[in-house]
Parts: sequence; structure tokens; C-alpha cells
Amino acid sequence: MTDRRDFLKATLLATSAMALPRLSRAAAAVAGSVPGNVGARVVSTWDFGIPANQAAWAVLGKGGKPLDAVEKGVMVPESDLNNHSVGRAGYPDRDGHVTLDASIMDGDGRCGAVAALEHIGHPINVARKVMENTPHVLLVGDGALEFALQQGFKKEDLLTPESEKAWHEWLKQAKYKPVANSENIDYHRSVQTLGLPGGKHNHDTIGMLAVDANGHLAGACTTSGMAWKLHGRVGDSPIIGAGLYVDNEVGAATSTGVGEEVIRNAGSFLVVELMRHGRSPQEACEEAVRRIVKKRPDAAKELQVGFLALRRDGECGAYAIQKGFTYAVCDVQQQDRLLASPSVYQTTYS
Ligand code: SD4
Repeated sequence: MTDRRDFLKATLLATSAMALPRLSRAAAAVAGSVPGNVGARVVSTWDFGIPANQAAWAVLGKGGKPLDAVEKGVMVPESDLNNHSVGRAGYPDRDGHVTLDASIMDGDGRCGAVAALEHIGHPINVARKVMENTPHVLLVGDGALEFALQQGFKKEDLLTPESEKAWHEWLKQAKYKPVANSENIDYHRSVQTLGLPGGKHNHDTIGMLAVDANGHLAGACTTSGMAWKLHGRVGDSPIIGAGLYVDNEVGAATSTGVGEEVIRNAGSFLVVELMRHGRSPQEACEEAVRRIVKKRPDAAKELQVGFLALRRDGECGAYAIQKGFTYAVCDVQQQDRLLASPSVYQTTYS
């Protein structure tokens, strides 16, 4: 047991999120919405959204395009986990493959995505190339890799020795059980709460939404998906309308948590449509979460899904099934704001 604990500790210390600034989780006040009309704004899921927002702000704050801003922004957690990167630090699927999902969308309807992509550290860049250089929206698996290599991306081995060891540990029990809020748990390297490998560590999805002063929007979402998933499993993050949806007429939404629940409900599209019909960003997120809970009430008690929405006037809102979902807000007034989303249940999982 001690060995295992030491191993986990070593693994955790070796992996990526250490490179990002540590944030005081106590600093996050509960707030479901933040008023708009402050000019450009960028919002992201989880605590690691703060440094990601700041990278996006370096583009957006200077009058750059929201699409460029979100691409640059989400590369921060991708890079951080590579040197650490999403891929390198991300745990593999149950067969030992690190497979990445990502999507990007402009408010004018252009979008691109990759799913189950192996060996490329910045899947968001490949998603953008799919959008710009192909007539398609989504490329998967070997085809996505082939395309990336044709576009000049370099093939990397994304499975670190630490991740490989963790995978071997997991194989001893081989139990798949997603754990709520593991994104922030992993980010803060909370060794005690991680416990045994075998169903945790589903970390590091970032969903980011940006709006410029003219109400032009864009969004990006990138993840290594759920650890220990079946080989070939694809979550919500690369599915336009599930993990991400953006429409300049209304606003944008993104999601994090157990992707299957989001896909079942076309979550991000639903949030945007609810805003189109007059709900505020927070009300829209609340309704989307409620639908997920209503569909599978028993399962919902233990799983996490969080939505984040940004209306074209800059107002943003968030809601989650479980307590513990946080989101970061960045605008001209403040670039490192972190808020705790309200939730259906109040149990703390982190
Ligand atoms: C997925 N929604 O693959 C992602 C996982 C996630 O933070 O959000 N992790 O289902």
C-alpha cells in the first residue's frame, strides 16, 4: 500500500499540472452568472482555465480574432501537459493508447474536430486544419493522424513512463468508474483524494469560449477524454453540438464531465437554443443539466457534468450536477477571475 501511495505521489509530482500556477480553490466564490457588456471576454472550464484565458486574452485583448484567441488559449493546458501535455500526462485507454479529442468552432458556423487522435500533442491545431483545409468537420483515428502528418505535424509518443505505470496499476483492478471533479483534483495534485488508480484521473478537458467587442464568438474544446476508456471511445468534446456549440446570433456553450451524458442530450446545442429562446446563460445551463439528471436520475447522483455558456453580449453562466465545477472569466477588468458554479447536488467530491 505504501509503495502504491509512493508510486502515485511520484506519478503525480512528475506529471504536468505542476507547471501551471497553483491557485487557491478557496478563492472561488459561487456565482452562476457574470453580467456582460464589458467588451471582449473569454471564459473557460476548471481552475486551469485561468492561465489558458490569459493566453487567449493576449490575442483577444489586442483586438485579435476570437477564433485565434481560443486556439492559442487551449494550447496552454495542452502544452502544459506535454511538457507536460494533455497527451503526455493524460492516462491512456484500457489498451494503453493515449487518444485525444478536440473541436473548434467559429460563430459563423465554421467548425473542425478530431477524435481518437494518437501521437499529436496539440489536437486543437489539427482540428483547426480540418476546419480550414478540408471539406469535412470531423476526422477520426488513423485518418486524423494521417491528415495531421500530411499537414506537417510531428508524430510523438504521448504515453509517458509514468502514465504507462499508472495504466499497469489500473489493469490490476480494471474497474472503470468516472469520478466527479477529477479535473481539479488532478490539477491541484491532491494526492490523498486520488487514492487507488482504477477509475479516476479523467482529467484536463478544457472548454473555452470567447467573444469580441462586436459580439463575434468562437469556442474550443480539447481533452484526453476519460482515462481507461474502451479503445475507440469518443466523448462529447469533439462532437459539435455536444461538447461545443457557437452561434454568433446567440452565444456559445461548452461542457465538461462524463461525455456520454452530454452527447445523449446534445448538451451544448441545447444550451445555445435555450438562450436563443430567451433563457439567460445560467438558466440555459441549469435546464440542460436538469434534463441530464431527469433522464438518468440514479446515475446522475454520482457523475459530474458541467456546462458553461457565454451570450453574445458577454454575459456568462454555468451550472453543474455536482458541487466542485469551477470556471474562469477574463476580461478587461480582471484576467484571473475564478468562480465556483452552482450545482444540483451539494456533496463535495474534491
Ligand atoms: C469526455 N467530457 O471525454 C470529456 C471528459 C472531461 O474533464 O470533460 N474531462 O467525456
